[in-house]
Amino acid sequence: MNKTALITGATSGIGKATAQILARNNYNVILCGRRKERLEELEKELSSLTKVHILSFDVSDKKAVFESINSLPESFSKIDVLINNAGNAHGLEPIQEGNLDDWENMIDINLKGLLYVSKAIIPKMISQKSGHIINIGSTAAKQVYPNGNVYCATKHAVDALNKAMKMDLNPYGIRVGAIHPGLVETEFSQVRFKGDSEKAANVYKGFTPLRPEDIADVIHFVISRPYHVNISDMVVICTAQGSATIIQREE
Ligand code: NDP
Ligand code: 8X3
Repeated sequence: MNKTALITGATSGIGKATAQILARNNYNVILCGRRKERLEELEKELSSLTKVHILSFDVSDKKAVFESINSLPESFSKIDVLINNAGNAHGLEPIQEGNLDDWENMIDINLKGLLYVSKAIIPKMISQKSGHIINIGSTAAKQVYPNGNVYCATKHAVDALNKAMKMDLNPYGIRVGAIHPGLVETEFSQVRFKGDSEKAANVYKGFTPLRPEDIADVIHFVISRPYHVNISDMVVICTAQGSATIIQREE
């Protein structure tokens, strides 16, 4: 029987590429995100490959998270894999110039959103006595960089929660692991720089960044290991990246 994966942030970037690779590899997919039209488009694309269900909700809206997940039809109610991917950076300023709305958005989405979705799904995995949670962290979960302050703090918290979930869910046979990407060219920098395309493009100039498909491949590898294997923490960077701030760029 096909396994079912619920992917948050499936409308773009890493989440969308993950949905595509999982659909090609016989996973039923539950696609989540706020932009319903994009979910519908992806549903149309993947429906010839596998069973697809879409859930449009904001991960930072507690009520919407629980209502959406509780609304899943019987055929999608057993979730084998949860991919906690939804998230973004908002702004890149020194702490003294940070924007409070940006800070709150990042804490509400990257941290509280991940907790709400997990809380809605974990009881199902406990009663199944199986499941796999993949938390998408970042190199920003491992290293703080100038002006990254609150984004890095939310991702450090994801790293901590990943370790905590692994311990707390261990008695129930649930696998938990984090994948921490370095620079991946997605809509991430568009969101961080609030639609400033030039600034966003400059982030990836002069080197070959990761593609969302590179991380999707790794996610597929991690979840397709035999059940006794849990890859609990993994950092994946492009070859040009030596750290969050060291990048070999060609002029
Ligand atoms: P994208 O901007 O391309 O995708 C972000 C996804 O998150 C979208 O599908 C978006 O959907 C969803 N999302 C954002 N806010 C919300 C919300 N409030 N409720 C529900 N869904 C939301 O970025 P990436 O694919 O790059 O980012 C995916 C994850 O990878 C994030 O957690 C990011 O921090 C992490 N990451 C990214 C790196 C990179 O360099 N790109 C590197 C390391 C980690 P919608 O807007 O439709 O709701
Ligand atoms: C995304 C990568 O370096 O912009 O998490 O923080 S970085």
